[in-house]
Amino acid sequence: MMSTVFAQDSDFDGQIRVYSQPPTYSKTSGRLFIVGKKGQAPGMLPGIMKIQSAEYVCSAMRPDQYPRDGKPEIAFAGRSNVGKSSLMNALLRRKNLAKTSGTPGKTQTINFFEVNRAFYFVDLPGYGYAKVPKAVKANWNAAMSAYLRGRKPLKLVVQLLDLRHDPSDKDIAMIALLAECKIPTLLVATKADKLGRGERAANLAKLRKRFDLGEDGLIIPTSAETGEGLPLVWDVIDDCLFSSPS
Ligand SMILES: Nc1nc2c(ncn2[C@@H]2O[C@H](COP(=O)(O)OP(=O)(O)O)[C@@H](O)[C@H]2O)c(=O)[nH]1
Ligand SMILES: [Mg+2]
Repeated sequence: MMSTVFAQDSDFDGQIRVYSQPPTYSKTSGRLFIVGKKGQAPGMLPGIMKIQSAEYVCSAMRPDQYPRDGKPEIAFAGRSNVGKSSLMNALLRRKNLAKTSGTPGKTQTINFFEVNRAFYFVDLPGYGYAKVPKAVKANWNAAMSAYLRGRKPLKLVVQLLDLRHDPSDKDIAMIALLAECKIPTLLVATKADKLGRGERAANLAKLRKRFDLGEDGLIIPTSAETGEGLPLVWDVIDDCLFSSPS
């Protein structure tokens, strides 16, 4: 088993903790969504992963263009403009590795970023941009379904939802596809900094109900602006990368 180096907190202070025993999330129960750890409230968790390197590797339309080294992959999905690039950049502590809001809906390729020479972050093409022509949507469907259905190194999909809005039909279809493909899924609610306390609690409760998360199902409010939620997201990612049977 690999041990992973964490920074102590989101403002890395030079102290490093090494966990020989990574935290465990139960994804073995046959449920789609990642389940929280018992007795551990969000905010009490280890810090974010120390990023030694993060590099763009390639963009792919077809499976023969994916990396072939078998390193594990964490993919990010969500409608365009939900904050996917921002979240990936924030997790990797890079300003502009994954491009933020260029032309929405333009990127139809699956983009691979290698992290710490150990695993990949995979930027899945955003969906739900109205102005995209039909042919491009068909490409999107083909590319997405090819990746999700057949990708062995894929350990987790981080599914982004905008905390300010109800999930769209496309979000619901995306989550149904993940369920159909039996891919462990972490729900993340983005742009938490844009909401006041009451609205935020109400919207989280709505999402929990909408996706039937029960008591222990995890949905993590995040902000790429303030760094909220990022340690917990890293904690789940780390667990899926290095302590799951493959
Ligand atoms: N306030 C706030 N704005 C965000 C956050 N995440 C993304 N944004 C903004 O939302 C817009 C879309 O973000 P982007 O990361 O490009 O979305 P993507 O299309 O899903 O990759 C940009 O203007 C970002 O600055 C966040 O956590 N808080
Ligand atoms: Mg983007």
